[in-house]
Amino acid sequence: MNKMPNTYTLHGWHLSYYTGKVLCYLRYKGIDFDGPRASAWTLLHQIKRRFGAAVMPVLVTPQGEWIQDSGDIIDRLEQRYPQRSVTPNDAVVRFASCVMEAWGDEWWVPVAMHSRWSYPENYALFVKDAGTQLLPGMPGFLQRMAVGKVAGGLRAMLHNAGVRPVQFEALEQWTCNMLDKLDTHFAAQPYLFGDSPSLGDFGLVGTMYGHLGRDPWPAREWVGKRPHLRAWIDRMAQTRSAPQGDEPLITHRINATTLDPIFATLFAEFTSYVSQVNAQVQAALASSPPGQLLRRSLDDVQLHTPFGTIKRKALPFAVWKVQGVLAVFAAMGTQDQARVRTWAAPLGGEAFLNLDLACLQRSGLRVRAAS
Ligand SMILES: N[C@@H](CCC(=O)N[C@@H](CS)C(=O)NCC(=O)O)C(=O)O
Repeated sequence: MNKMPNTYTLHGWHLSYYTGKVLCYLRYKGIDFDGPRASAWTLLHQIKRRFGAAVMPVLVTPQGEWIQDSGDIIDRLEQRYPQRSVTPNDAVVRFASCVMEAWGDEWWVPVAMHSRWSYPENYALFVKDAGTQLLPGMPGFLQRMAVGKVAGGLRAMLHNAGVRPVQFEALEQWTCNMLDKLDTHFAAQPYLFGDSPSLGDFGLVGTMYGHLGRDPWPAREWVGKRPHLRAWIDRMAQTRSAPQGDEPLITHRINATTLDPIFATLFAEFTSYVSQVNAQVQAALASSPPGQLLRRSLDDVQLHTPFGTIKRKALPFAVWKVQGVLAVFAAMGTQDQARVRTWAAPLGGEAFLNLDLACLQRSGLRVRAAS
């Protein structure tokens, strides 16, 4: 029988994209937790049995409940710990923050995978961290063997994720351009939407904490050259004590000067990606039996950027994620919706708001038609 934890346990690694997101969130909220850690046993037995994939992060609550998916984990904890809310009160900022979270979660994966796996100097940290996590206390040669298997699995995903040598230049130019925009923004204010982090910050820090901010090559070549971005990552990763009594109410805001260029790019590129994935999802649903889970990745889509077209496989999961963002918009009153439209339209966001997505439900890392 599993022992009941008396605090939260975060199963995951510092190396992992979505674990970084939840780790920063837990630290910001001042929620006590063990971890992050995830052994081969936890991943391949405890987690895979429950969620169908050896996935991280998974949070185990003091009541013994296992929660998978960074977004679900944060939603649940927000309900339980309303202080230091990461949900902006204002409808426009709340929507912008959700869009940022989805973009951070879904769009940046090729950047993170490229920076980690195309530069061999990152591998030593991966071997050290993953080895001690997978087989704690076991001999080094066994740890290295286990890491080799995991690394092989991740390398096998690179092509699907858009990490293809002919695209490296476009991918890097795109990244440097966007990191410059973020650096300019964080020179003007400490977080994406003002003086405190929001859900959007946690979405974006997924890429930035482990892959860009901690792996030696990108930490030096990309983040190290942008001090305001570096400072934001460090602020995001800071540990804080739990709130003592009532804290001042947080106000999030949009600084148009530095955020408009980011959202204009986001709406143009991300909307096109999601709409191409959606078209493939609709076609796949039409030809599969009701209730069947879709494959994790479908066929190539084309990401049109000013630096060239980048191809990657369509991940149906992205449609499910954006469906959640559009649900936030749909739940707003007409006045708030009108304000969101007024904000989004000049940034090219109308098409995003008008996306007509397949209705999906999630199961682990995969999706199926909602019943
Ligand atoms: N949408 C999930 C994604 C979790 C995820 O993809 N985690 C990666 C590590 S950062 C993973 O476990 N991948 C294993 C796999 O793709 O099979 C979340 O937000 O937590």
